[in-house]
Order: sequence, then structure tokens, then C-alpha cells
Amino acid sequence: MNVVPMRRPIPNDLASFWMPFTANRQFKKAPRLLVGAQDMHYYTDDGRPILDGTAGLWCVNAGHGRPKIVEAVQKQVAELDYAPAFQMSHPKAFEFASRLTQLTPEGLDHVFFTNSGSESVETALKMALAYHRVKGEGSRTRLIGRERGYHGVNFGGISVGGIVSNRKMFGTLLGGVDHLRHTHDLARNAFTKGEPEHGAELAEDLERLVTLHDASTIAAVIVEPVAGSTGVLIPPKGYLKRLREICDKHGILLIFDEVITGFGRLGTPFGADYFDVTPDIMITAKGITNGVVPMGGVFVSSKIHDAFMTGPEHLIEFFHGYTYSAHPLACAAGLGTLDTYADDGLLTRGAELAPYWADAIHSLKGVKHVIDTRNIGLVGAIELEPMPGEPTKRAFSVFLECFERGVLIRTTGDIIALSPPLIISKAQIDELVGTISDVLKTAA
Ligand code: PXG
Repeated sequence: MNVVPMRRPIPNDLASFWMPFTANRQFKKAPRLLVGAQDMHYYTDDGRPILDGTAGLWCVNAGHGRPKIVEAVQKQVAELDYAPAFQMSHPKAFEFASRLTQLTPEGLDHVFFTNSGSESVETALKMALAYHRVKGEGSRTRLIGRERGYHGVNFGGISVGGIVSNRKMFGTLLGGVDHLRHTHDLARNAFTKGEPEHGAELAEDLERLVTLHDASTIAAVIVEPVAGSTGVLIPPKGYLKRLREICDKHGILLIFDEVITGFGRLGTPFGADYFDVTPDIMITAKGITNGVVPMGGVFVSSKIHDAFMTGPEHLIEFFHGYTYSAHPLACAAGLGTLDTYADDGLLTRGAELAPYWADAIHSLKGVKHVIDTRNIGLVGAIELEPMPGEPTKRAFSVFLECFERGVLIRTTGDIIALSPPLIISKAQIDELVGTISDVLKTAA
């Protein structure tokens, strides 16, 4: 057990830290500070337990303070703090890579390490472009994303991404990018349990873009198997299979951004397993180290990896990498994480809990303001009717009130997104959903 500090630490200055994706002025008037965490709970600076309904930010899949991870990191930092990442390495990098590729879908046999989801996205996009070039198809430079997609915050990622507020302030972005339409269709699919019935035909948008641009100009299509950040958009039945077929037909690489869906979130090790569709490149981060040390990993097929392994052997094959790629602390945390997932069966526990979870989420149908509930694996979303003229305000006030009542949820726009650690109990599911229900009943 972590010792939860009882004395309230007082930061002497809240002004210096410009917080990411935060309403800074609101926060600094009423700070929400976490000072401890264990298993399913955070502890605030005033000593209150907070039930974690979001696994931190979709990353603490095994829950907080897990001993094997803590010990692995403690031991590692004392033993080897850092090893140069270029032209050098350390044993745990290889051990972690081979352990990971035993878990990933058949064929995704190589991993390139990064430090975040955003870096993994840039890595994947660059790999796709370079792959076509080394194969002698350098005209394939176009990248296709999807409306409402979230692929981190760097320039490649916001270019293929489709969340307007993440794009509109930042100029013209990458050239040569186009977007598929998103799949959200409340008129036909509201209150669906699991995958929606309607919308597989939206995959045909890719054929439309091929007709417009010609396949010989398109390098890759990138999608989240389940779009998370935009508010949990679950793919219609058959949609991802159809995207795979169209990519194959035209020699286009399919990239799955599994930053959220990876490592057990859907009740299978990866989203690719859940939907039985294997991409050419699979992007991961978050759950790869249980959020304990920043890390990301980009998994590729041998077809892609081997295409680079030509030419004189003393030459660098791919001019890309980070000072902290395969950082020893991250690899140690990752190995401890994989052991913890295996010990507790967490990569498939979501499948056992999913029916109970689905019933809990859909019990909110009919509650005030709720216009949709949706679920898959251990992901849930509750979409609220926005306040007239004041989008996001209703959901944000629900978030604040839930926090006051000891439950951490996440909101995006007017959608509540839930993604608890995979160790959650049924009683804790009831507490999470019951609190949201109570708050909604009195919400403005
Ligand atoms: N791809 C996807 C699909 C993501 O969800 C990233 C890339 C970027 O990862 P980094 O590690 O660079 O942040 C993400 C991140 C939310 C939320 O509440 C989602 C993310 C991050 C923070 C909050 O929806 N996703």
C-alpha cells in the first residue's frame, strides 16, 4: 500500500505551470490535486479517495501502484539509468520487444519504440511514406485520416486527425492529406449496445478518395479502431473489415492507432484482435507501461520492416528515433506491466466484465439530458444534450460535481467517456455509474 500523505502540500505558485488541455484559469481558482494512488483510487491533497473511472487518461489499465511495476522501475533506476538509444542499446529493450511481439496480432513482429502516442503517430506516418519510397513507389505520399479522429498533437497527427479545435489554430498543417467521413450516426444508431448496425458503407468513402486522387498517390489510411478522444465512436459492424479490403485492393497501408484500444481495453489484447482485422502498422502507447513511465511502440509487419533492411549493412536504414526510445526505465516498467497483465489475466478480463458494464452504462438511458449511451469492452460513453448556446458546459459541470462526490470521469465536448482500470469490481462499476446518474438528475 502506498502511504497516503495526510498533510496538504501547498504549491507556492500555480501561475508558472501552463497546463495542457486544461481550462487553466478555472483550474487555478479551484485546483484539483492528486497526491497518491493505489489500485482503483486516487487520493486528493485533502485526503479524499477518488474512484478512477478513466484509468488516469486511458493508460493505467492494471490499476495504480502495482508492486511488480513499482519494483521493476525502482531496481532499474539504480542499476542502469540511461543507455544511448542510437548505435547502442541495453538488454531489456530486446526482452521487452520480443515479449510484446508475442502478444501482438500474428504478423506484427517488429516494434519501434517512442515516448508517447503522438510520437508513435509521427513514426508510423513517416514509416509509411518511407516504406513506399524504398519499395520504388515514391509517388505514394498522400495520407488519409478520418473526421473526428485523434492522433495526438504533433503536426502529422493533427493533419490526419479530424478534431477541429485541435487543428484550426495551427495553419495549413501537412499537405496532401484527406479525410474519410466519421461514423457517428445517432439518428440510426442511438443506444446501441456494442457495434452499431448501420454505417459499414461509410468505408466506401475510401473508394471515393481513391477515385479522386488515384491509388498511386496514397501511402496510408490511419484510423482508431474505436475513436476514443472524440467521445467514443464505435465502428459499425463490418466497417473495419471493409477498410482492410479496400486498402489491400489498392496497395494502401492500413494503420490502426491503438493508443487507447491496445492492452486489454476492449477485452482482447488489441483492437485488431477484437475486430479480427490486422493492420500493416499498429500504434500503441499508454497501457504499454501502464502509464508509469512515458512510452509508445509502433508495431509493423515483416513486410514493412524487411523492406528497409537492404543496402550496405553499415548504413542506418531509417533516419528516425528519439533520445529516449526504449529508455531503460520504460522497458523495466513495461516488463513489470506485462507480468501484471499476465498474473491477473487483464488483457481479457474486460470481456468477462463487458456484459455487466454494458448493462450499467445503458441503465442511464432515460436519465435527464442523456441522448445516447454506448459501450464496447470496458469503454463507455454517455452523450448529453448540450446546453443551448453553451456546448461543453453541461458535461464539464457534471465532471466537476462527480469529482466532488469522489468519482473521476472524463468529458469531451458534451460526452462523458469512461474507461476504468481493468481491475474494476462490479460494486465499483455500480458506484461509478450510480454517481453519474445522481449527478445528472440534478444537473442544470
Ligand atoms: N492516438 C490516440 C488514439 C490517442 O487517444 C494519442 C494518439 C496521443 O497520445 P499522447 O501520449 O501523445 O497523448 C492519443 C491520446 C481523452 C484523452 O480523454 C485521450 C488522449 C490523451 C489525453 C486525453 O480522451 N489520447
